[in-house]
Amino acid sequence: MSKIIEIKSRQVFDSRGFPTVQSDVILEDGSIGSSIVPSGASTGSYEACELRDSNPKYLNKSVLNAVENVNHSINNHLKGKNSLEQEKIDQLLIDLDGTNNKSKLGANSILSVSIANCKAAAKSQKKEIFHYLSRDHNYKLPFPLMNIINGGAHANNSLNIQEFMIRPDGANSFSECMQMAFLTIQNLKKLLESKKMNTSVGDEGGFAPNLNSDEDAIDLILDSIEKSGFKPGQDISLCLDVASNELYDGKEYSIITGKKINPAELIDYYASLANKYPIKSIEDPIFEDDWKSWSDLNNKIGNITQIVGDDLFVTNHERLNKGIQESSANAILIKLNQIGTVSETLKTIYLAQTNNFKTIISHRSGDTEDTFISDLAIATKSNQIKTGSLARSERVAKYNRLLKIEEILNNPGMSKL
Ligand code: 2PG
Ligand code: MG
Repeated sequence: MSKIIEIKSRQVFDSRGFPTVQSDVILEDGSIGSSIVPSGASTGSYEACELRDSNPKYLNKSVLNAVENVNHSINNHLKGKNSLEQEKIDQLLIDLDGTNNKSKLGANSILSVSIANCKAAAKSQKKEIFHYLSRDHNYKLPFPLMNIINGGAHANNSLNIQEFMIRPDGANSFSECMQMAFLTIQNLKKLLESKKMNTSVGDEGGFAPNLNSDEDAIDLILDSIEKSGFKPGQDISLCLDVASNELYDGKEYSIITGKKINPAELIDYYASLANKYPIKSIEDPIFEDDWKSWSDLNNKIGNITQIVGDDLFVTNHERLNKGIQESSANAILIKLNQIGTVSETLKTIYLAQTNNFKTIISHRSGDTEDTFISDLAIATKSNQIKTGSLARSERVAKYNRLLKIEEILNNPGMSKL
């Protein structure tokens, strides 16, 4: 038994400078686990509730009520409980909240405690977090999906697609992934500079240039892959997050500048992109409620391209179950704060993996120095992780943690794609 003696929370700030919740779980044996929760910009409407105050001093962004909920009701409720029983702790949090989207206490307050508890428990067991969480202690490193050009809601530029990512498919180790990404990113920067384009970065550390079209962004990335001496599609492939909720007006999509297209035309557009370019993954290609078009797209190109549900599934067991029944996608993006506890996140990951869905552990566009997701990716043998570019410390911290884990594990090799 590792008894919880106190839970303390405070308001801190995320990478966009917005307030967020940090909580510490303190155990009787002196172990302390601390966690800071991230926050999204392009959020799905079925995500668990992020509690923010109506407080003009912080432009209604403060989380002082969520902090108060941790310091009082959650602290009182969990004091004396066994930190090692993560599922029980999470269930107590879910029951204390009592709503189906964690809107009473806030998923931000609940998740900060759930993760902090997990970290405290690992510490009291003198185990690495990934080791404490793993079911079989059989480890592989995940492939990084690095968002090197930012558009959509993450940048103030002309690009419609939100994320243009590279994945170093040909790498034999995580360190090699980083080396390949490093070279490609530096060459992309040089290319942008040579074209007198802006090299400042967006929310996730990728460049955010003003280009004429999304296909221009793809061409630039392909160019930089080749300039680095790699073969596009073989050594390094392209992955997109369309975040199409943001491009949908209730009827049509504005993914092609100056033109609106319907769902059937959109599916044809993706098929033509996937045939023309080495695109190996497309996330949120379709609006979150159009299940039929998701299945149509997956039937059409799911055999050549990973189709990833983010806003569609929101890390939610029930929504994923529907997606499995309807064959809506073949991969799921996993974000702890979409659902609100570690246990529910694990349940969704294992449901996905049992049904041959790939699991991609993900950061949020507003993120922090917390590197829990790196351990989560290793513990669950997720074969991919998406956590931004090689810029901005809140992104790089996750990659640095994976490099350290690779060393701790004596280079166990990469997961299968
Ligand atoms: C996404 C995420 C992370 P946000 O859409 O996948 O890249 O963005 O956190 O803004 O939802
Ligand atoms: Mg997404």
